[in-house]
Amino acid sequence: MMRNLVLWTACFSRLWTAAFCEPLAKNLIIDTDLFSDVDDSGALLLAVTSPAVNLLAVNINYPSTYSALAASAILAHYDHAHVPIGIRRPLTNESFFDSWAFDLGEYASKVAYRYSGGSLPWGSAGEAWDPVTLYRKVLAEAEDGSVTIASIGFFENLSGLLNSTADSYSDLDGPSLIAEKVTELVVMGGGYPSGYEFNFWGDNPLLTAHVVNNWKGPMVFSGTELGGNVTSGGPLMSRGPPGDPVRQAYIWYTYGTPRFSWDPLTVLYTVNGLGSLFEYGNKYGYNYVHPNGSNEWVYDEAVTDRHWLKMAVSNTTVAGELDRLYLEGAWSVVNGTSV
Ligand SMILES: *[C@@H]1O[C@H](CO)[C@@H](O)[C@H](O)[C@H]1NC(C)=O
Ligand SMILES: *[C@@H]1O[C@H](CO)[C@@H](O)[C@H](O)[C@H]1NC(C)=O
Ligand SMILES: *[C@@H]1O[C@H](CO)[C@@H](O)[C@H](O)[C@H]1NC(C)=O
Ligand SMILES: *[C@@H]1O[C@H](CO)[C@@H](O)[C@H](O)[C@H]1NC(C)=O
Ligand SMILES: *[C@@H]1O[C@H](CO)[C@@H](O)[C@H](O)[C@H]1NC(C)=O
Ligand SMILES: *[C@@H]1O[C@H](CO)[C@@H](O)[C@H](O)[C@H]1NC(C)=O
Ligand SMILES: CC(=O)N[C@H]1CO[C@H](CO)[C@@H](O)[C@@H]1O
Repeated sequence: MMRNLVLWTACFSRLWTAAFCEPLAKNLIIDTDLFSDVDDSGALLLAVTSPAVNLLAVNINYPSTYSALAASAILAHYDHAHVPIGIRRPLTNESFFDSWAFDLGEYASKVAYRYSGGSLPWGSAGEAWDPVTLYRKVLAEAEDGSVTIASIGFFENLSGLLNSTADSYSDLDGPSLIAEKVTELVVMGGGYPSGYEFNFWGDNPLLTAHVVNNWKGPMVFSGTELGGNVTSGGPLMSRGPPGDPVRQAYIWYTYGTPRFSWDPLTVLYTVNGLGSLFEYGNKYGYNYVHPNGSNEWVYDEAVTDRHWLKMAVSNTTVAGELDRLYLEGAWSVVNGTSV
């Protein structure tokens, strides 16, 4: 707590250079399905342009080669080519087609091709890390109790981490490694206090249940009702830098219409904590996921380290904050200003 206070004071006063801010920034791993919705790219933009974040790794929980390549392109554009990328296997060349509403466009392959760069340029998705190995390496190398994981997609990689055993990176098994290194798991998925949401049922709901029902330690949930009530991305599309890959992704996906903000809101909380925008929806209890992927809150007074998020202010205020951060972050790499 004290350390965080010092970090914020130092960074906001701007008396200290970034070099002093960065080592104290929050260590973050993002686990994303950068594929069927563009809001994952908005979430990445927030993470890579926030001075409060030290991004340790990006794991991708959807096996399309384009997801890994697009992540690499976005990281490289934002001067984060050094951040390692893992992706679930076996890889496919699947591209997104909106067979539900016939309204949304595909962006991952276009970002991957047009902005090819970073550690996984076009054609090299096979060189991405195995996600569980990457989790174990990065966690083993991090300071104890210093890592936050934001899960903004499916659960296979995290389930694999839980099941993992000692390797060359650590003698600890998955649960012990998590207990030693991870301070908080923030999850976009489910509905609160109960619901039936895509991230929980859309891939393999048994793996969702495995992770959510067995994870030890603090967890915070961002439900479908939170980001589904906040649209963002309009100003980024209309006033963002023309050459920005995330701006282009939003344009290709939504044709100019602002998009729901499930993942960006989740990352905003992950980076800043509750702040003035969020509050907890509960005091105690835990989230239980059924084998079919539906979830419900169990009001157990003995459990106090599990929460779901609610907005503490209006959705327009939250949307305004997201839009401000997208624009500032996107322009910062063009104008050379640090945010
Ligand atoms: C994806 O397509 C590329 C050519 O564009 C090919 O080299 C690669 O083998 C394909 N990968 C898979 C997993 O099908
Ligand atoms: C991890 O182990 C559980 C059983 O304990 C199993 O149900 C699950 O499928 C495993 N996860 C992965 C990713 O293989
Ligand atoms: C705020 O919520 C209202 C009611 O759900 C919705 O009509 C409006 O589009 C939302 N505004 C934003 C900026 O998300
Ligand atoms: C999922 O399973 C639970 C427990 O059996 C049940 O209560 C719920 O209605 C099911 N949800 C759906 C969407 O099928
Ligand atoms: C959506 O946002 C509006 C405006 O802030 C609020 O009145 C409404 O209750 C919100 N709806 C949900 C489902 O949270
Ligand atoms: C960056 O520069 C552009 C002009 O090149 C300007 O329109 C924009 O407001 C600047 N943005 C920031 C955040 O400095
Ligand atoms: C397919 C894939 O890459 N899965 C990873 C996630 O979890 C499994 C099970 O532990 C691992 O074998 C894989 O590394």
